[in-house]
Amino acid sequence: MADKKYKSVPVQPSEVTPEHLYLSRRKFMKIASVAGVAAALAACGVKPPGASEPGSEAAALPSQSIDPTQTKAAEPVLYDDLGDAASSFKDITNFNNFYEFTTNKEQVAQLSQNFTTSPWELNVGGLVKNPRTFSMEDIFDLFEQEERIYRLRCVEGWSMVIPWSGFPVSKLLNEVEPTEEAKYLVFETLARPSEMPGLGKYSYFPWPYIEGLRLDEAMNDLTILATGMYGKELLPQNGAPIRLVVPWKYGFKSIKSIIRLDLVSERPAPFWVMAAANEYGFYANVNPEVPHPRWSQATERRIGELGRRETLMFNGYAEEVAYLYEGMDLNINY
Ligand SMILES: Nc1nc2c(c(=O)[nH]1)N[C@H]1C(S)=C(S)[C@@H](COP(=O)(O)O)O[C@H]1N2
Ligand SMILES: [Mo]
Repeated sequence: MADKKYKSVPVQPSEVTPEHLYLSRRKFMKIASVAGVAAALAACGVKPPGASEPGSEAAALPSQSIDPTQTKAAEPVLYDDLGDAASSFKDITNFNNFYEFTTNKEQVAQLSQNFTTSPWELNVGGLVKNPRTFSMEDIFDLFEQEERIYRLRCVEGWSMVIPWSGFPVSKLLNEVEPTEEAKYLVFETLARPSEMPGLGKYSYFPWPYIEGLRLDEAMNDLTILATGMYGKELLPQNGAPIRLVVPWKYGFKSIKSIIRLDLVSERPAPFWVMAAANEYGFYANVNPEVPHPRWSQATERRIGELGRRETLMFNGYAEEVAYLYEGMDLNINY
């Protein structure tokens, strides 16, 4: 039975139900705890293209411009699996989309700084054998936090590389045990008007912010619930205390400050599909070939860089996730 609490939307006949449920294709670097940037760097070991090796031209250059009294230890730099450097902490925490606060990306940090994120509960229910409310303490006790350095590609055409810490959604689902009828997940963001000025200001939007995934997408090992960033607790502007990260989909799927997760049998209608179904689809997989109705998706601006980069199919994660969409026409904006 469907959970009628959420609006649902019909599935297109052209979509094929995949037979690959519960498959995850890749092992990731895991660290025992959120030990911060240094541990992540040591465990990661990915070198950027052109990184200086002992004896290389770069390493041999004299460092005459460095005044030792002025020099702090160089900030460690993290790289993702494709060798892209992590964006700066400053950029990640000062250029945000979080419409519950404001649509101005540079003002989210300021307007969300007093957002109450503790105590916090995540309620998990619907079509599960063991519905449960998790406190954040429960979450840290039950799920080992791992470092994941992921690219985030916003549908607006900009991107970042973000070193998250968190844990696979699959581990949470294994705790609550979805029933046979469960086919989709619905995620819901807290809506607290007293602390979130955007809720009143943009009252034409279909609050609360809702997102959805197919169960097999949620079970993929790339799909995580993040609780930290750069080895620190998440800040409110990034979706504290717990947010979804689905790196092969446009950023709006990565819903912030989650209070509820429901397993349902029918496809839920996400916030952006309810707001503008002609512009945003349920899947929202990053695809450079399929333009947004108002702009191309072929390239993106990496925050902190000049110029633009090519956008990659599935945001560069095709090897890990293409199997989920076998038989689907990827040229349609579902
Ligand atoms: N609840 C909620 N979640 C949200 C949004 C939002 O407005 N509200 N914006 C989304 C969009 S469009 C993007 S690009 C990412 C941005 O995440 P970041 O600010 O941590 O980089 O959050 C997503 N999650
Ligand atoms: Mo976005």
